[in-house]
Amino acid sequence: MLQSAETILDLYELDAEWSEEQRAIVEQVRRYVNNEVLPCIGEHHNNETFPAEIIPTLKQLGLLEAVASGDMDPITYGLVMRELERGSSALRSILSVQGSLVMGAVSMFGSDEHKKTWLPELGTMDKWGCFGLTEPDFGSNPSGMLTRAERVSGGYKISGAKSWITNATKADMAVVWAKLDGKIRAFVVETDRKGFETRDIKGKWSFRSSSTGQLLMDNVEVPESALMEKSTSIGSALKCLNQARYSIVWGVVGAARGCLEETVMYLKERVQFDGKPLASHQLIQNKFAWMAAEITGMELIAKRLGELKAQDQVKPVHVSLAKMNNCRKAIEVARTCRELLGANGIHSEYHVGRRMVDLETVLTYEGTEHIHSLIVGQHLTGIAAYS
Ligand code: TGC
Ligand code: FAD
Repeated sequence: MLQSAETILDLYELDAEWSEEQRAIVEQVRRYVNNEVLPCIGEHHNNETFPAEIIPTLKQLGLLEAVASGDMDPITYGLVMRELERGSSALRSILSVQGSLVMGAVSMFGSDEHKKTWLPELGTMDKWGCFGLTEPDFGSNPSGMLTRAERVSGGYKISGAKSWITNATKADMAVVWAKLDGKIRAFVVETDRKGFETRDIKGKWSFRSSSTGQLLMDNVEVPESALMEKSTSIGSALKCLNQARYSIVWGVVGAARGCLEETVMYLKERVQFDGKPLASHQLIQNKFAWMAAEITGMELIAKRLGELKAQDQVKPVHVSLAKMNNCRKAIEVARTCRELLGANGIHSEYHVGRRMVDLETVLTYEGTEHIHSLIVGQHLTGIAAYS
């Protein structure tokens, strides 16, 4: 049986549609989040430290291996992302980066040798990867990137800088996007190569428990085999983003559900005015109802996207609409819950404030809200309005 708070939030009885197997995975991940993630993640957030102690069980859950082997359908995968992000957006991001971006790039564009060398240990999380697309001066517009690869005897030399890279300083390998003969291509680069330096970005007030950094490459020599031959343009990088954006669409449903769950419980206990719990006031219930409606809408969008994915019918505009909508709605839910917790809403004893500030990152990365609205706008009007 799913827990009661979960049932209250499932107003449209979507859980009834999930198979026994899907429910079992949801329960397993939910238990992991409740028992291992929620008890320690606030402290890591406060201390700006990576939650290393929650990784062994994450490994044991074998989620990435299940995805890589094709054993996990899109809806089950989405439900797992929802449960993980109920714990922490930064935790869900670990799987999005390692699974969708890095393993996704290697699977789609890598050689048999890349797959053999990297996929097994990335899948078990015994090795870490990172995805280097964004640059200090090219975030929303990665096509303008300055990182260059040039041919040299026996391989290539890569120079450039990547910024805001998740797991940059933890990674054993990086998928580096660079221009070769003017075209954007992907390279598999081991992070211990000469001229390859990584630096942490400290001082973030969002995603504080996530490791974020820079990749600095000064004439890094790689062999010919480092080039992912099947990567041909920025379109290849954008293909990797589709799956990671799908993770976000489901993940933020979990963050919003977590916020509402915690807030309903709190306001049923918290008494003000005439000995009545705050949850009995009309203004409060109005906000609860609005949030429940938004969360239901977000989950329906995520579910429909999953169905399209299962039928191999997903278009980039579907993903953009869902990423734009769900991130905005999740952050509005989190901000409303923060307000409803009063002063406790800004204290780390409760998870709402942390979820809210982490959602600021999720709104920005993998394409900002503006960028996704421009993709939807282009679909509606036929006019590309980026520049
Ligand atoms: P544009 O001319 O529009 O497109 C170039 C080619 O790519 C095709 N395409 C796609 N293909 C697959 N999937 C998609 N989502 C695609 N979007 C576009 C397109 O059809 C075209 O193909 P062809 O054959 O005609 O050449 O390219 P553009 O350079 O004008 O860029 C458009 C824009 C602005 C939408 C794109 O640059 C963009 O999405 N910008 C946002 C950048 C972004 O999302 N960066 C993410 C970095 S990674 C990250 O944030 C990880 S966070 C960690 C975590 O996930 O947890
Ligand atoms: P900018 O592009 O400078 O945008 C600034 C503002 O201008 C935004 O509001 C944006 O919407 C708006 N804007 C931009 N262009 C337009 C336009 N044409 N019209 C209207 N408004 C516009 N990247 C990676 O490659 N790998 C990673 O692993 C990774 N992890 C990340 C982890 C974290 C914690 C964060 C915060 C970011 C990460 N990123 C990563 C980078 C992320 O993808 C970029 O931050 C994002 O794409 C936005 O780029 P930017 O920050 O340069 O913003």
